[in-house]
Amino acid sequence: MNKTWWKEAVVYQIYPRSFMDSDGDGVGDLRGITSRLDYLKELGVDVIWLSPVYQSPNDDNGYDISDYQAIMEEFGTMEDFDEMLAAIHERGMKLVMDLVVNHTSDEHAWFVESRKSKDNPYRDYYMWREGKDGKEPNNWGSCFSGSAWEYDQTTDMYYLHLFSKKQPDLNWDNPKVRAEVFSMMNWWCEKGIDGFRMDVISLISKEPGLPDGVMAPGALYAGCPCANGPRVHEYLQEMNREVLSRFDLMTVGECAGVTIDEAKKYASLDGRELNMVFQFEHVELDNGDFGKWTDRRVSLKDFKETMSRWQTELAGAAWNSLFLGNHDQPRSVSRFGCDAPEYREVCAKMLATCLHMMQGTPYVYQGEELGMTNCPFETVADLRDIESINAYAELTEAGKIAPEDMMRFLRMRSRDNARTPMQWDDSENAGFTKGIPWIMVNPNYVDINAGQERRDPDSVFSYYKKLIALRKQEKVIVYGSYRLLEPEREDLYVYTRTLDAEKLLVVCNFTKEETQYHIPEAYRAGTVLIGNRDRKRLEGEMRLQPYEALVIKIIDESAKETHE
Ligand code: TEU
Repeated sequence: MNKTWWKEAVVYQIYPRSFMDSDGDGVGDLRGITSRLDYLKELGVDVIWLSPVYQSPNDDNGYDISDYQAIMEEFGTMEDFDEMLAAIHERGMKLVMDLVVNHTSDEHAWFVESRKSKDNPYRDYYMWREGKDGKEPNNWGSCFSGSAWEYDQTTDMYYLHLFSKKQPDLNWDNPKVRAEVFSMMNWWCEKGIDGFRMDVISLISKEPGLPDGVMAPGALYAGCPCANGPRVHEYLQEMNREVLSRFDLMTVGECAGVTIDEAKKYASLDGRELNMVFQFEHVELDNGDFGKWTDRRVSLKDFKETMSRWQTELAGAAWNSLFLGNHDQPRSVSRFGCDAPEYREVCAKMLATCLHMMQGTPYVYQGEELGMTNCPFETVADLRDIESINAYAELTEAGKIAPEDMMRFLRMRSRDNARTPMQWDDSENAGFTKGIPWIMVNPNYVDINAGQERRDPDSVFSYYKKLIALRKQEKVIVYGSYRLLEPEREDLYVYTRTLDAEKLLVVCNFTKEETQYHIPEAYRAGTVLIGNRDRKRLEGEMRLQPYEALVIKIIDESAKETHE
């Protein structure tokens, strides 16, 4: 099999605004990151994915870029960036930057020019269209509520923005746009970065004619049918020729709406496009009539089916990324498990075991290694995320969801749950800032923080260290084939990994109830590789504790001859 560093790596995502503030302005920054690199080295991660740090008015917290080759003032200077990059490399780690090129900020020089006149040289850098019957050019809705079109009086036309109106979509059909993006990417690669996470890269090629989308019953707008557009693979293959193939990079595409067949193209093993993709099926299983704004819980059977399909159908054709949380998702222990004090730690360890024993590159989102939880936001005034604030306004004002229900949904699903400050210790503001934090600190920082967990051998942090170390020592975790067992059970997630004679049995109890499990005969003589309960020996008929996770390893001598 084709062994490569990014297949064997564990990636840690930093949301810089909330990671560590070094200058007391209440906002995280690059020098703050540099001051915490030894923590990441101790955790054992190999790659850091850094959410955007470029110049931005922060309408969407840096995902609205006004200058791709300058550092956001709140985050520091380019010298601070260079020092951080050198410090990351000195520790044997790598840095993957967040590439946001489906859109820019409306304050980017290209857009400032583009909106000046219909014949401006930059006009076609963006998607401008005439209105239709006095309305928007089509029925597409923005991901951040409202129409995906903004009327611009200067030229009496509309521009497309799949996200906020301050995030105008770039026109990727324009070869000048592609050339500008590739030139910028080469500039960052020549500075020595080690890869890119590509923001909504599956949306860059729009259907010619921008046809209306399908309106769901009761919806105010149609979803935008832009995922996996007609020329997206052509553009990524061009990007690969012009940039990616020239350096030893790790590339992961954030591919909203990606299917397995499409993923086989984006992340094909022939390396013509990207190394891997983020798919979102497993984090949309609990969506309802108003998308994520619901209190529905994902069913374990659906979760197992989805994860297993991606494990088995990509195997040998493309490479998986593995995540349960990121800066856009609620905290994984709250969403997929239980964050009540009596279960939080064992549950966080179980979820980590379930994910990290799969095939693919695992991503740890900042604070996930501590078992950080969702935040008890009281009112919408506690929120900072444009998606959450706009959804609250749109859905409550339209009478679609009652305010108190929407606050409950926000406490469960708002992106701000993942954006409260990293909890470093039990000092004021969790050691994140000496100033006033830009967003509230989760009050439970006094009990959940890195300082305490680094000293506790039984903490979630210490468990993640063991998990990550295991991936380095056990090649079966990286390269073994995956097979789901017990598909019908709604309490247990059981699967095996096999690499020649080495076999793992992974057993995870996703409930707060004790349950029985009949261990397959072959594994009863195995060794416990890792577990979140103090289990010394294996019995055939096992009583699993609430949220118990267990990984058993055997060497199957008979398999040595017959490769599975
Ligand atoms: O996210 C893409 C996206 O669709 C998000 O809106 C996310 O899937 C959704 O919020 C989940 O409910 C990327 C970035 O990760 C996100 O932070 C940006 O806001 C967005 O693109 C626009 O750049």
